Amino acid sequence: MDREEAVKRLRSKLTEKRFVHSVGVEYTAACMAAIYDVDIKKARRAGLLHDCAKCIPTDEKLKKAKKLGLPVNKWEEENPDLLHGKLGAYYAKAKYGVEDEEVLSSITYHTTGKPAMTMLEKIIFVADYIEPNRKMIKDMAEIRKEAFTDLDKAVIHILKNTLDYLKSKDQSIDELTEETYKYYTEQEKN
Ligand code: DGI
Ligand code: FE
Ligand code: FE
Repeated sequence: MDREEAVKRLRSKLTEKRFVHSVGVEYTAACMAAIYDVDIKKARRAGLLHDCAKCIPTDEKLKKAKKLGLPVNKWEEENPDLLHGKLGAYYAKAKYGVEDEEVLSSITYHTTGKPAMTMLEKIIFVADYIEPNRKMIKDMAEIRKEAFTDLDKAVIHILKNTLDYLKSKDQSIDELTEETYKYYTEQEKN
C-alpha cells in the first residue's frame, strides 16, 4: 500500500490529534534513520503506523486481541491500552499490507521497548516519545538531544522517566518495560 492510501485509512481510524502525532513520529523517525544509517522508508512506515490501533476503545482492544489469538499477559489484561502495539502490528500487516518483520516488531514493542532492540525498534521507541507535537514533559529538551547523539542513552532516559511516572501514579508496570530498563542500564556499564 502506498503512503497516500495508508494515510487515508489511518485518518479514518484515528482522532485528528493522534493522526498528527503519527505523522510527527514518521518524520522524526525518518530524521533519526538518516543519522543512524537505517532504512528511511521502513522508519517512515513504522512511525506512521505505530499507533494505528490506539483509538480502538479499551475493552474492545482486549476482546479483539483475544479473538485474534494474540498473547495477552496479566498487565495487558489489567490495562488493555497496552495492547495497541500488538494489535497495531496485526493491523499493519492485515490492513496496511506491511510485510517487513522489523517494521512489525517496531510497532509491537513501541510502548514497552524490549531487550536487545534493533536500531529501527529503538528509533520508533524514541521517536514516539520525542516527536515535536509532544508536550514538554520532564527532561524533554535533553532527551531530544540524546536521541540524535546517543540513542541508547535516550532509550534509558525515556524508560527511567516512564517508570518513575508510572510508579508515582501507582500504575501497574508491564514486566517488559522493567526488563528493558534493566537490560539497557546493565549494558551501559559494559
Ligand atoms: O501511544 P502513545 O501515547 O503515543 O505512546 P505509548 O505507546 O508509549 O504509550 C504511552 C503510555 O503508555 C504512557 O501513558 C505510559 C504507558 N506505559 C508505558 N509502559 C507502561 C505503561 N503503562 C503501564 N501501565 N505499564 C507499562 O509498563
Ligand atoms: Fe503508542
Ligand atoms: Fe505514539
